Amino acid sequence: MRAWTRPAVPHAAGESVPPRLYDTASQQLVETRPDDVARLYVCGITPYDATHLGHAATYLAFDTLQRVWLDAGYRVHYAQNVTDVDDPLLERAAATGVDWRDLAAQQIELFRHDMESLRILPPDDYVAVTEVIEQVGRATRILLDRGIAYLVDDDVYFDNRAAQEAAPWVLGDESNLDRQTMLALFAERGGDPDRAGKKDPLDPLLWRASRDGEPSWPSEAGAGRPGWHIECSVIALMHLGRDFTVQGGGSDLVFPHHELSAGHAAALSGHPLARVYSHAGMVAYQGEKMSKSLRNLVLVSQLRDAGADPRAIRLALLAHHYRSDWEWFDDGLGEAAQRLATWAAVVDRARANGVLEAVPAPAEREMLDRMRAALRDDLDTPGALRAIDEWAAGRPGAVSTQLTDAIDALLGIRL
Ligand code: 5CA
Ligand code: ZN
Repeated sequence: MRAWTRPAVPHAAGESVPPRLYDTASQQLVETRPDDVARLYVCGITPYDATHLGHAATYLAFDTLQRVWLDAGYRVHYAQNVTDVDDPLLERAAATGVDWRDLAAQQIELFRHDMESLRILPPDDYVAVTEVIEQVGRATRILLDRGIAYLVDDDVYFDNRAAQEAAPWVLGDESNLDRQTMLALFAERGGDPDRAGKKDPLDPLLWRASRDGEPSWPSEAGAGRPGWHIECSVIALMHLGRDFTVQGGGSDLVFPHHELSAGHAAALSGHPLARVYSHAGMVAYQGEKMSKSLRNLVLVSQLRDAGADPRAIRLALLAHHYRSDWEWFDDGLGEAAQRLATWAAVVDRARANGVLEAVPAPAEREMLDRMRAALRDDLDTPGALRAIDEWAAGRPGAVSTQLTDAIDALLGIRL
């Protein structure tokens, strides 16, 4: 599927190193030192109620990761899915009397527009589930044939216990959760622990047999449609291969989604899904997690329509560390606009005075070093913004293009 237009990423002078990133599985900071190409998968949207600031913050976190890799001289191969057929989308389409395909298409288009306006780097492979139905059916068939999946009526379930014996994967190793917590989260996030006939309440659905009034496709697993987790395993394996550099998403995906998509991929390939599991914190609004079900959403498109500069939206999100849970307050945008204006005034003044230099002055070089050091330290964007604030507060008379290029390359803000 078409992604969106790639923003220019200037080359920033000087050298950087790959970042250290917090790994949810090992619960520590790890070096993300790719072989040569950094391979990244980030779970994409389920296309309804897009794009709220929680979505935007999560994609911006992994945008920053890519920019730091690029700055360190790596190439990046980035894949992202779109969950364009799943229960919540079908329910919303039914409730609003819209065809689910139209709802998905309209929301994906809005998402593209939002990502483009925020200058978020697009995936190289942007893949909708409806584009890989055949491959998911085949993967399900393979797991059935290997005895790692079983039927309940005509629905196909993943056998967690059999997978643990056959593959380099242990339930709970990615998420570090106890079984009680896993059971609660599984029920809350799309799982069906009480379905009669399952071997283990935590076994997830791989393939849902066709039902009246639901979309379905013929496949090697019978007529039906994919379960949720398997889509990401199949798309990631197809485009990135096994054992890729980073699997990313918001922290609401740690369990069951990333745990079980890692299990499916390990059972299919015989190798771990990814080296690092990275998760962005949850953005709240009005005291609760911003979520489709609570309907407490602030949409990127609403802010844009109200006249916000997309660079200010970007800065308002970058002001929070990606891993923390934080709450959006409406004045966050005003503060970001103020910060942007302060920075832009320094550059505009230098430009007007004809002192936009090629080579950075010592204070600029120091700021650049601080900015890079912050970003390589688990993507500390608040630290990077502080470094720029302090430099701007010194009211420098001259500004180098290397500096404005570096701010653009690393933070996606063109001054
Ligand atoms: N389609 C699945 C992933 S395969 C899905 O979770 N879609 S989503 O539309 O619900 O979320 C898209 C991305 O935004 C996911 O990475 C999710 O973790 C993240 N996300 C959702 N809500 C928030 C929030 N309030 N704060 C931060 N990130 C969020
Ligand atoms: Zn996913």
